Amino acid sequence: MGFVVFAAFLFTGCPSNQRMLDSGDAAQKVYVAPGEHDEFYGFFSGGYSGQLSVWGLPSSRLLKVIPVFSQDPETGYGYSEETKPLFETSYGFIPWDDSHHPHISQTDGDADGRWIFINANNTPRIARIDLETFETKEILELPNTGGNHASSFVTSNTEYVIGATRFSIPYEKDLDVPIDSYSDEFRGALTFVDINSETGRMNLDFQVVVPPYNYDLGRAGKGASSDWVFFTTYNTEEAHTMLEVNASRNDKDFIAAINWKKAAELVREGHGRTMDAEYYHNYYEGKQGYAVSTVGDEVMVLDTREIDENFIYYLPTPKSPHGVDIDPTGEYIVGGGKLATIIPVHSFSRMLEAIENQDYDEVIDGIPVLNYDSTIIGEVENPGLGPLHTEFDGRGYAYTSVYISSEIVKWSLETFEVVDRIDSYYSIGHLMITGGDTRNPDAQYMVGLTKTAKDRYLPTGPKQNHPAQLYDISGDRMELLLDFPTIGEPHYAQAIRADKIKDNVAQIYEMEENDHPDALLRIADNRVERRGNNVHVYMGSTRSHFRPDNIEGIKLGDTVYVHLTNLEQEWDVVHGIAIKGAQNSEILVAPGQTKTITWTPTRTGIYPFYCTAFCSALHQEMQGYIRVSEAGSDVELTWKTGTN
Ligand code: RUQ
Ligand code: CUA
Repeated sequence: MGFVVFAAFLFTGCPSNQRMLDSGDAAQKVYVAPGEHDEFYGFFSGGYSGQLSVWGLPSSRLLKVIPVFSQDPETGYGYSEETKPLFETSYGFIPWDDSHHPHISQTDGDADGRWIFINANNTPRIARIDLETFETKEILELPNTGGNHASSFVTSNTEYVIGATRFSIPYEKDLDVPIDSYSDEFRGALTFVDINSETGRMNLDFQVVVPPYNYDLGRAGKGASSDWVFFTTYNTEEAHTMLEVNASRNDKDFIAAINWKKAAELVREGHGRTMDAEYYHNYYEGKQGYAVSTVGDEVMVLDTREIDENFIYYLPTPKSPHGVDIDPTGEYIVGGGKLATIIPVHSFSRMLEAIENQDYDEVIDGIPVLNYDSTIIGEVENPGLGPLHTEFDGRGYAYTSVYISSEIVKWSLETFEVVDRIDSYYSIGHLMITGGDTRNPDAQYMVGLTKTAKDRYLPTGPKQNHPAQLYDISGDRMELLLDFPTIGEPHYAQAIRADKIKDNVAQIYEMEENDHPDALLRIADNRVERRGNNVHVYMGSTRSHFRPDNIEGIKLGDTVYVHLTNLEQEWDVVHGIAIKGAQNSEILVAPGQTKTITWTPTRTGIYPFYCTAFCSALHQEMQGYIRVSEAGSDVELTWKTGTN
C-alpha cells in the first residue's frame, strides 16, 4: 500500500518547523569575505542538464558549470571538432543526458581530488573529468544497460568505477522480443570499469549477469569491506508494467553484495565468457587535440547461472530500497527502503558469518539469498516516511534524507535511535556531507538536495530551480544556514576540502606542451590552406587581434575549419571567436589552448567575425572579415593582417 501513502503525503504541503541559528550567526558561518576562498569544493550533478556544477562551500557561490554530457554553447563543448567525438555512442551522436551521481576518485578510502566520475542515466555512459583543468576528458558507453543509474561510484583505491542497469533489458544486443517475455528474456547487468591508476583511463573490464530486477543505486565498501560493492534492487517482482503497484508487492527486495576482487579473479581464471556487444569509448590521447572515438565489440560476462563459485549474495531489505550507503568503518550497510517504515542496517561482519555458515533462505539463479535476521544489526524506528539516502559524520552518527515527510533524520550507529530531525524545503532527494562517504569525513557541513522550491525564492514561473539547503552539523543539533537555488536537478553531490585540489589546478595550457595537430605554435605561422572543398584557417589570438583577420577566396560549397590557438600564457586571459551565421556555436579558448569550429557558409558576401570574451581595453577592436564568393569564382585564397 506504499504508493497510497506516498500519494497522500505528496500534497500535504510544507513542513512547519524551520530551525536555524539566529540569522546573524548563520550569516557569519557562511560569510566568505570578498577575495577570500571557500573551504570546500562542492560538485553537484546537473540531472537533466547533463552537466556538473562546482560550488564553493560554505558560501554556496557558483564557481563553474563543467559541461559533460550536454552541448554547451558557452565554451563550444560538444560543438567544437575536438569535443564532438566525446558524444559518439552506439546510438549515434547523443548531445544530451541525465547525470545523477558525481564521485571523486579515492585513495585509501579518502577522496584524492584527481578525477571526478559521473554517470549518464539515459544513454548509459560514465564520464571522467580531470580536476587539473576541470574538463571532461573521457566518456565510456556501457553495453547491456538500460538506465545507468547505480553509478558512478568508485572503490576505495579507485580500482573500479561501477555501474548497473536500472531497467533490465534483453542481454543480447537489439533482441526483438515481446515485452511480456520479461522474466525469460530480460536480465540485469552490473558493470565493472577498471581505472588506470596513472592516467585515469577507463576500461570496461567485465559485467555480471543477474536476475531481471531494477538495480537502483550502488556503493563500494570501505575498510574491512573494501573488496565489496553493494547495489540496491527493487522490482524483485519482475513487473514490466504499472511498476508503481506491481513492483511494490514484496515486503523485501534485495541489496546485492558482490565481492569484486573475487569476481575479477574469476574473470582472470577464465570463468567468464565473451559476448558480442557494441559500445563507444571516447577520450583524448594527448594533452590536447581531437578526442578519439573507439568502438568495443565484445564484453566479458560472468553469469551467476553458469558459475559454481559464489561471489555475489542477496541481502533481503525492506522495501523497494533506493540508496545503499556504507559507514566510514565499512561495517554498516544502510538501505533506504523508500516504502519501508524503518531504516534497515546490515552488518558486514554478520554478512560474512552468514556466508560462512551458508545461512541461505534460497538460491536464485545461483545467487544465495542470506537470512535477514542473520545479517541485520539494527532497524531505525520512526525515521519518517520515505527514507532515501544516508551519509555519515565519522562521529558515530548517520543522516538520512526522508522524501515524503521532507526532513533529515540524524540517528546513532550505536543505539540505532533517532537523535535529531530537521525539515527540508521541499521533498529531499540526496543529502551530502563534506567528505561524508569517505573513511574520514570532514563533517562540518551537510547539503540537502531538494526537489521542489515552491515559495522559497522569488517566483520565476511555473517551474522553479531546484533548491539546496546548507546545514551546520558540527554540533549536536543540525542547524540550517542557507537555502540557495541550483542548476539542473542535482541528484547527488560531493564535497572535498579545497586544499586537496586547488594547488594542482592548471592556470594555463603550456604552449610548449601543446600537442594539438592543428595548433598555431608561433603567431607568424598563421595561414589558410585549401584541401579540396575544405579550407583550414590556422588562426592565432593575442590581445587585441586575430591573425589573420581578413580572409578572401572562400567559396560556396566549402567547409571552413577555424583552428584558433590562444597564444596568451597568462591565467584567465581568454579569447573566443564567433562568425556571423555560423550554424553551431562560438568557441571560447583558454590560454595556450587550440580549438576548432567548422562553418559552412550558405550565401555569398562579407562575414564579420569577432572575439566573444571581453579580453582587453581594445576587445571591441578584436574583429575581422571573411569574404565568401560564388562556387565558380576566381577570387584567390588570400589572408592577412594589416601589418603583415
Ligand atoms: S537518485 S533522489 Cu538519481 Cu541518486 Cu536518489
Ligand atoms: Cu579577445 Cu576579446
